[in-house]
Amino acid sequence: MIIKNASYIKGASKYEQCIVSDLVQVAVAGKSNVGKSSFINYLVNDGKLARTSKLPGRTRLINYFLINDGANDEFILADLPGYGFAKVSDAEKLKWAELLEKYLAKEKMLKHVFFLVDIRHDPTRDDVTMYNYLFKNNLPFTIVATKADKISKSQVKNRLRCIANFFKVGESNIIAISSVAKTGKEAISERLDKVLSAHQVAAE
Ligand SMILES: Nc1nc2c(ncn2[C@@H]2O[C@H](COP(=O)(O)OP(=O)(O)O)[C@@H](O)[C@H]2O)c(=O)[nH]1
Ligand SMILES: [Mg+2]
Repeated sequence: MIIKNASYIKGASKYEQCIVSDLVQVAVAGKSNVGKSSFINYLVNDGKLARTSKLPGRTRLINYFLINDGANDEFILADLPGYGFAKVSDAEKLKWAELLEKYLAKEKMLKHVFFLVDIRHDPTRDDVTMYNYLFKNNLPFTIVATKADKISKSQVKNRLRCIANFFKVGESNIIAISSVAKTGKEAISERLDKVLSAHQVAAE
């Protein structure tokens, strides 16, 4: 798929503010600072669309983007609030968890989740919680291992195998990307094509 255009729709800080639409939604999930905003900017070829922040924990909203407005592969990309940021109050953590949990459990138009983890590290406890949400809600997902430029090519394969084993997924369900070196987009685009065409067929 070619991303022809992308624009910011809005942010939701609570479930009641989530978008009501019959467009397919694809979400990007992962801990703070894993590279969600950079991933979205890389995907849509716009360095500024999703605001990247060097301060972890800034993304406290579900941020919605409209992709391919008016085309037959139009869909909504949802940048989910990052988790696992230590310097926030428990009350705020609970608020985020509630928003995330409700969105993942209730959003009928959510057809796929790109679940981002840092290629260099083993998944955290919060990553496991996210994985359990995905599993519990029967949500199809692809693991995206970010920041692949930070390790050598030979290490990439090894790390992908470790992460795939950790989550007990096949190697086709994990993709290495680097938003800095700009690698990995093709595999993501292919996955998006599959998600969108499956939905179009189902709708006919
Ligand atoms: N080297 C490298 N740094 C990255 C990559 N993706 C994101 N970063 C950096 O990681 C930090 C957090 O990125 P951001 O996209 O804001 O993460 P978010 O909190 O998940 O949205 C920023 O300093 C980015 O420049 C990547 O692929 N490679
Ligand atoms: Mg962000």
